[in-house]
Amino acid sequence: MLSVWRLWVPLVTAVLLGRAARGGYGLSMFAAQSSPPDPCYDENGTPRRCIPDFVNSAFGKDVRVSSTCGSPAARYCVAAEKGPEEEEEEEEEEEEEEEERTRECHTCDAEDPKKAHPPAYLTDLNNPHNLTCWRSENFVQFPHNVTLTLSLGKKFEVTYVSLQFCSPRPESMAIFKSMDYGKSWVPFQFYSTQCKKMFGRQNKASITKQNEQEAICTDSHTDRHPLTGGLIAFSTLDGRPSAHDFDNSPVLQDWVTATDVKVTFSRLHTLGDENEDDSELARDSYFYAVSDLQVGGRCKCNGHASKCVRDRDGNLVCECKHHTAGPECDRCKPFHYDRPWQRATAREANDCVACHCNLHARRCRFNMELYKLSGRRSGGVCLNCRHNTAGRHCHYCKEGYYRDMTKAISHRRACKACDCHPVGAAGKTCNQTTGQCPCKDGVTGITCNRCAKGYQQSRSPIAPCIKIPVASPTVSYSSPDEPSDCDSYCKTSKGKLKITMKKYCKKDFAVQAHVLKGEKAGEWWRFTVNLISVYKQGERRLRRGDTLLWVRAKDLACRCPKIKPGRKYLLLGSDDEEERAPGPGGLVADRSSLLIPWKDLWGRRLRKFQQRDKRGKC
Ligand SMILES: *[C@@H]1O[C@H](CO)[C@@H](O)[C@H](O)[C@H]1NC(C)=O
Ligand SMILES: *[C@@H]1O[C@H](CO)[C@@H](O)[C@H](O)[C@H]1NC(C)=O
Ligand SMILES: *[C@@H]1O[C@H](CO)[C@@H](O)[C@H](O)[C@H]1NC(C)=O
Ligand SMILES: [Ca+2]
Repeated sequence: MLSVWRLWVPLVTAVLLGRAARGGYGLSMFAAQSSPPDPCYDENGTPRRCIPDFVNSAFGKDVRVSSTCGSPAARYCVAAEKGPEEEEEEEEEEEEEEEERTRECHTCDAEDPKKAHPPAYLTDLNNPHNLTCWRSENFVQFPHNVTLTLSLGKKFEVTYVSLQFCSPRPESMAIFKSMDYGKSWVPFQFYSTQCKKMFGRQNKASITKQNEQEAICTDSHTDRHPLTGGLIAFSTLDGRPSAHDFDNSPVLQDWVTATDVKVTFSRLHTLGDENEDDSELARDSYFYAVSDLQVGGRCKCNGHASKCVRDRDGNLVCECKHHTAGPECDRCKPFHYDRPWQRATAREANDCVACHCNLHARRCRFNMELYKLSGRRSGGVCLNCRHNTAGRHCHYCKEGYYRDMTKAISHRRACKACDCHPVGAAGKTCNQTTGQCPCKDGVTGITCNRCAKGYQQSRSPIAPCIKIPVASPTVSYSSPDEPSDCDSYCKTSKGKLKITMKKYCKKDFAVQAHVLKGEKAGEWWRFTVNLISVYKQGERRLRRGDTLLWVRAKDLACRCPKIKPGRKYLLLGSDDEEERAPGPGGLVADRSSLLIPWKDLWGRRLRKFQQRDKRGKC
């Protein structure tokens, strides 16, 4: 009989392997000469699905077992059902004790390597000519529970779980899987001659599209001969309707995923030795023995890796390609969020795509709305655009900068500062393409740094460039209520152009003013003036800067005072004039005011007057 099941293993394994290997990539015959081509990319460098090799993921791994014979040493007996070849071998074998002709007995001793049957024998190299078997303790009473637990170390896509027995196959057993490293378990498959009684399930229930993730119970494992030995192999996809379309079945992709596998033996096959569950069994004949536990499958990498490797901490992880990351290549790696992560299929590699940020950003995020709007092409949004760029793809210049068209948008200096002149420009934002700053009236230049033709510089920040007067503006100061005799109307005519301490003391304020422009407002003229220096404050707190100067039209018509826009003047006036101004704020000049064209040498003299005034000399 042994010879029969020796054939079984390679046969079943080959069938299962063959099925699992379909849809994967065959090894290229002429590959691996210098550097083997990356199976995750085709010869043009285009990404394509790649999957790790099909392996027995249980091989060499530790199995936790709830019962092992040999501590203390104990006898076990097996039924001697042998073919002629084995009989010869048996003659040489040392027997512990002479028994009836149908049984042969041995000692299990954990202390003696030659007689031990440790769990390591479940996953060692399976040599059909020297089977190494794990054995449980003997059972004399029900229940006969033994659990084998195997941790795969990471997610695998399991195609089959197989057990090769050295004892009769159990009457009832179950295979479970965990997807969370043993925290929770779900059944994969039940085996029992009494499915209802043992597991509360119908025998050989049919699987439909609605319950593809359900474990079924079957009694078919006991149909076959031999009774001792034999194989129980569970194929995870067998009989499940979506198996032929595995790529498009998230349910089955989930179903085959496992981090751990657990096998529980619940009832021995007692070969009719007992009638009741609790009847006593022969002391030395009932145990479980398994020579090989296999978990056939592939390291789960979602089609984005062709192999699994150990990371720095010794954990098994996928060697992710296609810009994916994570232990199972189950997400996109940083900055590759232009479309959502997806598993690779035979038709589509579904590689992750980098965000388009023109080399100006290192981070981005995915936006589903934009992705949908783009017809499911691009959903990446760049974060923290650098080099003065802005926008979803860092594809234009931020405010205050403009495109330097001589450089590509991906260039570090693609955006130049507007550098708008703080006085000449009306704002800080220039035209994105030309770099032209918005200039105030009369100002020109790309940064608004000079006066236009026909304008001259003033010291006013409001009107930095003023029109150069074309003709003497006094001509236009004519007024309907112009006094008939200007000479008598104008108070001071003599010594007008002299400036003395006496005059300084008599007036309330003394300023140097630049007259910028003037316009008629009824009976008044309103001048915009820039106060360059304030020597005497008066009641109000005069400040340097722009203000208004009001002058009666009839005063101007008599040329007292005499004003030309664009000129600088020394103005000495009285506070009480202010009340007469038609508008709020500003100064008033009238026929009694002193308004004299400015001479630079006055600066020092006025400072002197100012000092004396402070010392109470007025
Ligand atoms: C059989 O396997 C056991 C355990 O690995 C080993 O000790 C023994 O030498 C092997 N025997 C033969 C004949 O290979
Ligand atoms: C043995 O296994 C059965 C079926 O899995 C379970 O119902 C029972 O509780 C177990 N008994 C013990 C003692 O573990
Ligand atoms: C920028 O300048 C160009 C060329 O003069 C002009 O066509 C465009 O309208 C300007 N853009 C803005 C926002 O002013
Ligand atoms: Ca073995």
